[in-house]
Amino acid sequence: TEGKPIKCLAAVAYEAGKPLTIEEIEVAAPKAGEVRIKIEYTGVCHTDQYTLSGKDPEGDFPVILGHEGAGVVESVGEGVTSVKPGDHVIALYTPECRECKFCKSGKTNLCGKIRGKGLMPDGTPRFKNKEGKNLIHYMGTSTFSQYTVVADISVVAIQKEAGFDKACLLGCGITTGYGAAINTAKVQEGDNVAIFGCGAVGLSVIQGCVRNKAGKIIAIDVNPAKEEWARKFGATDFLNPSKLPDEGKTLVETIIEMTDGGVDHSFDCTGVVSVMRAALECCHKGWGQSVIIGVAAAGQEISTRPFQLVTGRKWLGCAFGGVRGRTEMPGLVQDYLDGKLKVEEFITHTRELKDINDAFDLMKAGDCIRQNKMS
Ligand code: NAD
Ligand code: AHE
Ligand code: ZN
Repeated sequence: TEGKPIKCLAAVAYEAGKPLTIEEIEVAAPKAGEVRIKIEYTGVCHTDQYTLSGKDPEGDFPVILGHEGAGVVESVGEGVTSVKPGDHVIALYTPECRECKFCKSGKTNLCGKIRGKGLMPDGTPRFKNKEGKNLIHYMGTSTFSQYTVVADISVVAIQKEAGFDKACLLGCGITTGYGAAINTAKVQEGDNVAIFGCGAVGLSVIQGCVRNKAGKIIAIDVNPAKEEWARKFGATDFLNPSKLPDEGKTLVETIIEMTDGGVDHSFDCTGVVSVMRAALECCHKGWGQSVIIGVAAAGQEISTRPFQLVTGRKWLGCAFGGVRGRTEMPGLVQDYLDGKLKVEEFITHTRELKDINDAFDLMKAGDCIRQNKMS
């Protein structure tokens, strides 16, 4: 049966740096291999703000942003067998096709199929505004809309008990940090770690480190209000770079001293390149490794003395915590349902889609970790 277009509300980004426009749009029926989802809740990630700011070299407009969403499958296009109408799902900005070179390598979660073009795999968008103008997709998900269309490789069915308001947060921030500690760094019992930036991503790195029984878990943030948050998630120490215990020492020297030569693993969860350098340089000589998670603005580059690597430190990075969404997400949802993974604790603000512009101001406020929007 041929599906029909649906009219619904969406938050459209027409221009970089401008507020989103909440308006009625038309969402076309899913074509072959596609899935139309009624988004119930979406989180707002720092990366949405980054693209809206105009600093994302791949950013394009007009676009429907959002990549941390959960909802119900409304309809599916021809040939879709992995999900069916009524399924509760999370949209995956890192797809998993299981057929490409990347998926088949077993070495990475970065699927090669759908990448940043803002269009569906057939090269066309499914969104139009009232004037009939095409609106492009974002990260293959576009969750700032009451309905969205995604490729079937960009969606995973999850346990119905999870609740959309919580499940949406597994679509990016929580999974990213938790996975970076467990899959990418492979933190081991007793390892000392440093986490730079205590937003949803950094706090989730802390959760992964706690789960793997790390030793010292040093959290770093310029916002002093984050100390309480970091400790609540299991950090053993907190440093504010502008108020170090010994003012004669740099942040890197302070961390090296606290850990008898440096940490085994560090994580950048800020996107600030000077922080990435400090994160590398506070690693232990010979084996310490630093994982870059933060997304830096166009034109920004990382630097350090090559000697840092010659003497055995490693620089790594990951997207979506190295998680293969279709294969691993139900396990993460189960960890949440079993009380092993904190999710609810992240939700500090809940709003309706129409108030989504507040989101970008709230993000800068220290008391906001994650906010979710009802569609
Ligand atoms: P957030 O804005 O909620 O948190 C960032 C935190 O970093 C804040 O607490 C802020 O006070 C702190 N901070 C900023 N500058 C700092 C500095 N100089 N030193 C120490 N702390 C500093 O953001 P988030 O949603 O948690 O995302 C964190 C970063 O990760 C962003 O850059 C985001 O784009 C990126 N990200 C990457 C992936 C990925 O797959 N690689 C996924 C999600 C988010
Ligand atoms: N477009 C940006 C890159 C942004 C980026 O690195 N995105 C991460 C996810 S952030 C989620 O909050 C990602 O998935 N990267 C892998 C990929 O293939 O995009 C730029 O700088 O060009
Ligand atoms: Zn994100």
